[in-house]
Amino acid sequence: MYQSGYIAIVGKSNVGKSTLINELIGQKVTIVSPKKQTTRENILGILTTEKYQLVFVDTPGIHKTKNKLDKLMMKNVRYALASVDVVFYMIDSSKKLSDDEFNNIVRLSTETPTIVGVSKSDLGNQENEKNLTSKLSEIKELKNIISFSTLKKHNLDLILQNILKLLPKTKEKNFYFEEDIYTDKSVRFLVSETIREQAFLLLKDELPYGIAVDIKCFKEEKNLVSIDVDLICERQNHKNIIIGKAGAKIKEISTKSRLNIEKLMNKKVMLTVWVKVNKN
Ligand SMILES: Nc1nc2c(ncn2[C@@H]2O[C@H](COP(=O)(O)OP(=O)(O)OP(=O)(O)O)[C@@H](O)[C@H]2O)c(=O)[nH]1
Ligand SMILES: [Mg+2]
Repeated sequence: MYQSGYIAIVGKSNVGKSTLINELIGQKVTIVSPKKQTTRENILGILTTEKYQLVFVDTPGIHKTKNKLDKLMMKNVRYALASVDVVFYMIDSSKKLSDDEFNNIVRLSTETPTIVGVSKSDLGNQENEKNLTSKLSEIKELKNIISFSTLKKHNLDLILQNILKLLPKTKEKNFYFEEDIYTDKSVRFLVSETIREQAFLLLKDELPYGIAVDIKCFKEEKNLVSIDVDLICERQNHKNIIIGKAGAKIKEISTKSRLNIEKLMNKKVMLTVWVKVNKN
């Protein structure tokens, strides 16, 4: 017997959604950073074994919308929720649960089979975790509440087992994707996300999250890939920060990005990054 299905990984920003997906897939399909709103659009991470195929949908963190980008990100979340077999709703074991979020989980769990994952159990906030769990157990529709840590690889198997319990078994292998495919995104997308990730990680709190990467040229040869990109920010002073003293920052971003892209593509990479200002 075979199983397959779509699972939306949703929850507030920074709870560790993308980290969990990368760990479950065993491949880096989606970028991770300590900044909020790292993930901007839905990204599939596909886990295929002999017996099952689980298609995880990574989604942007749920937050109040302030601008166009925020609205677009929340549209992505709603879209994911409307079309999946299982919702895996994540909350951070060290954070409080607001009434809004509680009600949101109640609503979701009445619409789609929902599991709550209480993440980052390695942080050791037992007291808070107990409160979260007891509050959540009031929701009778919830399929389960699982405390786990991606960092310590704790209870990840339990997550998979619980998801599989909610998917029908079939005699035929109704997999959605070829067995060697692990994401729906192109190499170009993964490359631009890798550069955005390094910019997030290396600029820390010096820069708001309004940066984008635009690939200008992508030339793949047998042993070498040449890539030219624009790293776009919103203001001239942001550009100065990104470039850094005597170009040190942008050099670091480029070098670290290049090394990661080489790993991703298994080829030598020549990467040129230009910093541009675009208010929109
Ligand atoms: N201590 C601890 N930290 C974790 C764990 N999982 C993820 N993190 C950290 O939490 C931060 C946010 O992780 P992400 O995976 O980017 O979170 P996200 O939910 O995808 O965030 P958005 O894309 O902004 O919605 C990163 O600094 C991770 O390293 C965990 O199990 N334990
Ligand atoms: Mg993310």
